[in-house]
Parts: sequence; C-alpha cells; structure tokens
Amino acid sequence: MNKASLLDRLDKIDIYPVTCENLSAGRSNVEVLTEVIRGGAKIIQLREKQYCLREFYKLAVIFRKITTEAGVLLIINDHVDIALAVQADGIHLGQDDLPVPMALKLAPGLIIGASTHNREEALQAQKDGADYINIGPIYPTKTKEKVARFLGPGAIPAISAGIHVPFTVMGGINASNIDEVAAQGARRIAMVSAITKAPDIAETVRMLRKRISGQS
Ligand code: 3NM
Repeated sequence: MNKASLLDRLDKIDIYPVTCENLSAGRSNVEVLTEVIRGGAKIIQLREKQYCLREFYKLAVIFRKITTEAGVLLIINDHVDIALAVQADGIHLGQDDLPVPMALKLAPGLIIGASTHNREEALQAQKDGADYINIGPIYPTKTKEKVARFLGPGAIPAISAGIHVPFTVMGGINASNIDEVAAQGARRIAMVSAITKAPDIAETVRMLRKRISGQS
C-alpha cells in the first residue's frame, strides 16, 4: 500500500489500542488483538518491552497476518527492522529510539509516529517529518516505567496548536476521563491498560469509539 493511502487511513483512526501482555489479565497479545478488531479499532500498535527480538518478530508476523485480513493498520513500537521485515504499516518511536529522519530514510513508505512530552518535542518531531505525533502522558500512568511528568488535559490545545499532522494523546486515559480529553480537542486516543485490562475488550473498544465519535 502506498504511503498516501496509509496516511489517509491514519487520519480516520479514533481509538488507538497499544498492547502490553503483562497488563492483559492473562490473555495473550493475539487474543487482545482479536478482541480490539472485533470492537472496531482501525489501528493497533504492537508494543512489548519484555520480549527478545526473535519473539517480538514472530509475534509481529502473526499480527501482520491478522491485521491485513481485518484491514487494520499495524504500527510496530521501536523496531524499524521488524516493521520492515513484516511489512507493517508504520513505526512508533520514543525520544530514546532511532531519530525520526533516520527512520524515514530507512522506511520511506511507512507511517512514522513519535512520542512527545512537551511543545518543543512536538514541534521538533513535526519538523523532523513525523507523520503523527503522540502527546503524553496526559494523566498519571503506571504502564510506563520511565514516564515524564503528566501534562493534564488542559495542555492538549497548547501543545497541539502548532501541529498540522495528526496527533494522538496517551497516558492514563480511560472511560472516566475520555470525555475530558475529547473536550480539549483530542480525536485520536491511544490507550494500553483501559483496553488490555478490560473484562470485555471488544465491548470496551466499541464504547470508547462511540464516545469519541459523539464529540465531532
Ligand atoms: N507512552 P496507559 S504514556 C507507552 O506519554 C506510553 O509517551 C506514554 O498506558 C507517553 O494507557 C504510555 O495504560 C503508557 O496509561 C500508556
């Protein structure tokens, strides 16, 4: 698929589930993937910090097969080589990962996303050519070990003001605060634990998607 059509699909996402097997109530990442697809998510990020590269690669192969069949975008966290190897749709990079311009050079046909934690990082990632940026953490989160100070939902308009690429928000977002985040202009919301820990993942994704679409 060419990059323009990938970006077109990225533009239309709403809930952006991100995996974490440790926080999935005993379910595998593949089970979580199947459920988020059933719930109607249009994108998923495979993020698994505890796996060795070989295991991560094997899982990415399975994710690619399932997401292709379902017409869901697959974004790989951190690993440009694995994203290319499995023909994923994109890569998500943190501030400590490969710089965005280098990822764009290695993978020009893929969506490149970047984590940012303040206005400077957001503007820099955009300048570097990121196809989307994530702004976070919005609320305190226990999911990430090394996490920056939380921003609060009020920071969303200020940080996103100069951003012309799509932006996602992340960090501690769940059913009880998603309306607050949406009220600040966020339309693409990335979540780990509110989805992976949910007793009924598909129903939770369905409900969260409705809450976002109700805002526009
Ligand atoms: N990145 P939960 S916050 C992986 O702000 C990650 O860059 C963040 O998990 C950032 O939805 C975060 O369970 C963890 O709070 C998000």
